[in-house]
Amino acid sequence: MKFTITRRGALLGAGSLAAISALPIGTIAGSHSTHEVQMLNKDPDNPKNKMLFAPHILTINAGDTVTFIPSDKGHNSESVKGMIPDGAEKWKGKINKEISVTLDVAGFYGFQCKPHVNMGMIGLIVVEGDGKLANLEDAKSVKHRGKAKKAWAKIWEEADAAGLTV
Ligand SMILES: [Cu+2]
Repeated sequence: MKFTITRRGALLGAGSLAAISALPIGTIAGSHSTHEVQMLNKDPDNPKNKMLFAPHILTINAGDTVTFIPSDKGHNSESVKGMIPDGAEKWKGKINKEISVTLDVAGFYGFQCKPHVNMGMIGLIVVEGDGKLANLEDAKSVKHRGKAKKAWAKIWEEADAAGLTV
């Protein structure tokens, strides 16, 4: 999942030099985007809303990278068990540390902040691409507790309303 380019580079390295030089380097290095998610104590747009990821839903393309930024202290980002596509790698960031994940497999990725999941600090990444819907029902059917349960119901509702689940 991470270091796709490096891995691809390693694979190419096993081939012939002619094959490497024939490849348009720009299309390998330049075609993917990076997206940022802030980890916050308070929503700048609604101060009553505490402990959150901003944005809490994002849509990206397969191969894009998401960087979680510890704008406020005390947070991490980690994937939620049962809420990533088959073949995707889970992640678990350290508290107060930035973490970047490159998501190569299309589908639905749930993430959470371990210290604040019970306060509803969760989020959803929708990776567009072939086979995107394969893990939708599995991801939706994962059981959650406390405020996370309500927060996930709300996120799926938002994702449905935004047309991200079709
Ligand atoms: Cu948190």
